[in-house]
Amino acid sequence: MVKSPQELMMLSTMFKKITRGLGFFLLANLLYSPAITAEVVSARIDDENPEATISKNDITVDIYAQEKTTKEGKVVVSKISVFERGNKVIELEGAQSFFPLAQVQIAEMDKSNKTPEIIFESYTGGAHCCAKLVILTKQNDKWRVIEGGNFDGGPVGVSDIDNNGIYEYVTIDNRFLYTFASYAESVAPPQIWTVQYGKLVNATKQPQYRFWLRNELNKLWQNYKNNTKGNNAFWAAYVAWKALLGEEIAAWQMMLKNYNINEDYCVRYSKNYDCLAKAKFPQALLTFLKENGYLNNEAARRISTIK
Ligand SMILES: [Ca+2]
Ligand SMILES: [Ca+2]
Repeated sequence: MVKSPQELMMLSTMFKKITRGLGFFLLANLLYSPAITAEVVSARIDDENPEATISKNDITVDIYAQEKTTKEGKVVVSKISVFERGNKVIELEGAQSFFPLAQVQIAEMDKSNKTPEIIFESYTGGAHCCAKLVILTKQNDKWRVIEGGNFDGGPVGVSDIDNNGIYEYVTIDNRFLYTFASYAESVAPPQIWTVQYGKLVNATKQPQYRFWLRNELNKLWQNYKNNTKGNNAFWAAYVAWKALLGEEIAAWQMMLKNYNINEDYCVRYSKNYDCLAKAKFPQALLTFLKENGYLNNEAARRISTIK
């Protein structure tokens, strides 16, 4: 619950240092279950391999790092060039960084068109951490750019978590980071992003992913089996995760028996990020889950009556 600009700057610096390791760790351990894959082709660039080329069907993508001089000195920009039957159709610039780290993939994410999608992730590595995600999709004969935003950690790539031959982009809900614990101690539920008719859609609640969500939740339990009592960050993720499965009532009851009563959380801020109101964990969690779309009004009302 630390939100002042100074604190955010400090955290951002810390973020940079640990993101690569921890971001990968979180995703690798909690979320990433390699599925029996349909075809996906991938290439990654870094310090040692600053360029690569991949092809699938009629599409070829070059990925490369280009040096650029800015006010801050020399930086590296990751770029891709996309060719369809040998003709360049689009060129795109990714994140700017002090070292190259980017990945591009060609995979089927959206069955509504005849071409596969192109997934481009570039690691920012600077004051703004994370993997910047961009997806290219061909709609009505034109390649369109879908801005996916920035996600914690480095490039993770797409996976086909329900084994239907259509790829998903799986990340963690970054809003949980820093909210109920420090970054390192934060626990976050997954977010499943799909492309449907050319639009990026948060599909985490869609029924075809329930099986996978349950499996991943079991892994979370395994990871935290000796560290659930009084661990509010864990209980925040657990209740949210169960809400994705429509099982928030049982989760809430369990949380009430196990949360750390001694910690207070800020639930209201001034424009300058001063805390205007604090609350105990259940109230803070209820507010947070409602604000972030995990609980609708009816679910929140039912939960608030549980003693
Ligand atoms: Ca497609
Ligand atoms: Ca799938």
